[in-house]
Amino acid sequence: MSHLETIRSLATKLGGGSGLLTAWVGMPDPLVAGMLALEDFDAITLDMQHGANDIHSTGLGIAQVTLAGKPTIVRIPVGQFAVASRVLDLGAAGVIAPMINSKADAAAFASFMKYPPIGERSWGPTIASGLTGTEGNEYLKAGNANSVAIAMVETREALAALDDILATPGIDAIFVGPSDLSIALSHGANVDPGRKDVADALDHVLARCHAHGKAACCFAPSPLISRDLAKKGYDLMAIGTDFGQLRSGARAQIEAARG
Ligand code: 3PY
Ligand code: MG
Repeated sequence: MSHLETIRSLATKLGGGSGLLTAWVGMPDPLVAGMLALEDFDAITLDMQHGANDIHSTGLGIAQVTLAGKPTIVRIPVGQFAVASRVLDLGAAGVIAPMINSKADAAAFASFMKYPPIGERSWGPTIASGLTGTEGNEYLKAGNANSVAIAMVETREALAALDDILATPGIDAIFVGPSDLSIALSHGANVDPGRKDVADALDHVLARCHAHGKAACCFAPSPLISRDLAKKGYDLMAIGTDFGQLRSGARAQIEAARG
């Protein structure tokens, strides 16, 4: 598979109940992203919101993941839509924007993800051109279709504006953040992504996404729940984080060793 096909594979595979799995990487060493890309994930997500990734580690991570034959998704920090254009220029296949709460938020995000006439992404696919082997007009022609814009729904406002967000030109998918949503739905009383009201919201978002012909994605509350969500038709699930997997692996081995 060429690097262009690798990057494009996110856009072509996502949708229709695709049930893809992504890793979630907050450690800034590209060796971590590259190592997880060799496991049976469909994509690797680099987290710049709550992870330790900056623009430099994200660029190195994208290169490492792409060379391993997997598409990279990047979660940008809240409201920093200019970073979405930058990571696309570095070769990201998709971008997750947190806390998209209104049609205006969705339109602002889309404007940095897509070239005209849909948006106003500025020209400069510095590394993406080399990685994809496409220059100038060839990159421009495929750029919008190959850059998946994923808006996070994780507040009450976002749930209320869901149809407006989904109808925004340039928004390709919704990604539910169940932890923030659990805090919002309980008015700050607790964080519990596995709660029943969050599960109901996940079902609702799935139905609305597919009614709009757009993809439904989420951070799965657990790997077992991820299996159910895939059966229901979710298109992409994140399962666990590199930090969590390292800690749980270490704990399991300490427990086995101590007996
Ligand atoms: C959430 O659950 O709030 C997320 O942002 C997923 O990481
Ligand atoms: Mg969140």
